[in-house]
Formats: sequence, structure tokens, C-alpha cells
Amino acid sequence: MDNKAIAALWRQVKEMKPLVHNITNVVVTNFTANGLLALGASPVMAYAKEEVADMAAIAGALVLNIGTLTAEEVEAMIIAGQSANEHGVPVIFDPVGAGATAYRTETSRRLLREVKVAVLRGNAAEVANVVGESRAIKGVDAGADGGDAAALAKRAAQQLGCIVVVTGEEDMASDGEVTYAVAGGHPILTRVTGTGCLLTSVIGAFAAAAAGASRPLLEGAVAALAGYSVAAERAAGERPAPGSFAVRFLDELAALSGEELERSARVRRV
Ligand code: ATP
Ligand code: TZP
Ligand code: MG
Ligand code: MG
Repeated sequence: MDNKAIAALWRQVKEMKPLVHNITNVVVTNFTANGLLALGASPVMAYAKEEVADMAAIAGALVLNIGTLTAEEVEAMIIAGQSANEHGVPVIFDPVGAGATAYRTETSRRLLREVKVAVLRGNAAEVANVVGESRAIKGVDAGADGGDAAALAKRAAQQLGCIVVVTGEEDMASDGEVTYAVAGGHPILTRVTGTGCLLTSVIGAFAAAAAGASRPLLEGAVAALAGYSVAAERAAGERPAPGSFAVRFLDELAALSGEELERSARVRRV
């Protein structure tokens, strides 16, 4: 996929303003809603098992994130996920902290069994642990061992039968056959909580946009990664600091134009 196609999807999100239903963690809720609004999407957080099926059915994408999971929330995720599946709504899954505790690992695998997930997005340790390759993780933060992220994304995509995005210094997106690497971003992203979680929800917005534009889901994921990386670089500037970066990043998600993204995206097939 070329930078023109990436820019077209960036514009499509802003035109379509897709509704993204998030069942996410208590740490990142506000940042996620503001990030999606800055991007031009419409966020909604809805968790009650009495309503999640209805909300998921009318959304452009459903994002499931187990960052602060509880048994009740997992039950709601399964109800929402199955409703999304019935209504052709793509489900994006962030297995936050998989591998840190047995409950997170087992819940991730259960969700992947009971819900048809379209895109799995995690750091290298989370993705490795979900697919049974034990890898050190410190709470919700990836360990030092990034390994071969492209090979991991491809293996996981083949095993799970969905698109897998592995993020880190360079981001990888694979459908099990084709794998793209997206360069850029900035290490300051790891010093602001929720930047991974927001990215997963941004991939949700792009999954909806890709479906709306009849483009492959993999292209939607790659466009999300590329736009996110360029916005982060612009927000970081010369001397980034975590507090001001978080605010500037929202501004850049809103300001980045399709033209600028077309000039700056660094995507290659690996
Ligand atoms: P972790 O908790 O380990 O930070 P995460 O779920 O927050 O994981 P990340 O892998 O940090 O997710 O990805 C979030 C964003 O940060 C992505 O856009 C990714 O490209 C970017 N990122 C992470 N590490 C770096 C880095 N060293 N250099 C540039 N960008 C990075
Ligand atoms: N604890 C549970 S969820 C969470 C923390 C700190 C947020 C993780 O956010 P991200 O985007 O994975 O860094
Ligand atoms: Mg992080
Ligand atoms: Mg994370």
C-alpha cells in the first residue's frame, strides 16, 4: 500500500466520523475519548451488559481492552463482541498485560475463542503471551525483549486467523501473509499512559473507515499506525516532556492533514 492510500483513509475517518464503541480500562477512558474526538471519530464508552449488545450493533467498530478487567466486564465484552460479530462490526482487541497474570492471559484467550476478533493490537510481550510464547512483561509495559516483531506479528496472525499489530520502536501489522512495518513515532509515547490503548481505539476508527471505503482491513490498520506515528513526531518536537506531549499529541491528531501524512508516512512491506 502506498502513501496515497494511507492519506485517503486518514481523510475517510474525518469524513465518516465513525462511532467507536469502547469497553476499555479506567486509566485511559478520558484520553481515549479525547483522542478519538481529536481524530474526528465519535467515541462512546458503554459497559452495562443490559446495553452493550445494542451499542455494539450500531457502532462502526467495537474496541475491547482488558486493562482493568473484572469478571462482570469480561461478561459484557463477550456479549458486545458477539453482537458485533452478528452485525458485521469489526472487533479490535487490546490484551493489556497478557502474561503478567494468569487471569489476563486466560481471559485474552477466552475472548479470542468466543468472539471473532478482526484486529489484535499489543506490545510484543502481550502478543507473544497470548499465542503461548512466554515473554517477560512488567505489569502492562513490554519487557526489554522486543524480539523479531515482524515474525511475531505474522505467526500470531496465522495462529489466530486475524490481523495482528505488534507495536514498539517500529510497528508491525500482518494478516499472516502480508506484513507491513511502520517507522516513526517517538519514545516519549512510552512515558504517557494510554498511548497504546488510544492507538487500539484509533485502529477501531480506521477499521470502520476501511470498511466504509471497501478497503482491506490490513490497510486500515497500517494507515492508523502511520498517522499516529507522524502525529506523535510532530507533537514531540525538539524537547518533549510527558505532560505537554499528551496535550500536543491530541492537537496534532486533529491538525494532521492528508497531504502532510502522504509526505511523511514511512511504511514498507517486510
Ligand atoms: P507499553 O505499555 O509497553 O508501552 P503499549 O500498549 O503502550 O505498550 P506501545 O508499544 O508503547 O503500546 O505503542 C504505543 C505507541 O508508541 C505506538 O504508536 C508505538 O509505535 C509507539 N512507540 C513505542 N515505543 C516506541 C519507541 N521506542 N520509539 C518510537 N515509538 C514508540
Ligand atoms: N494499568 C492498567 S491499564 C493501564 C495501566 C497503567 C494503562 C495502560 O496503557 P497503555 O496504553 O498500554 O500504556
Ligand atoms: Mg504504554
Ligand atoms: Mg498497552
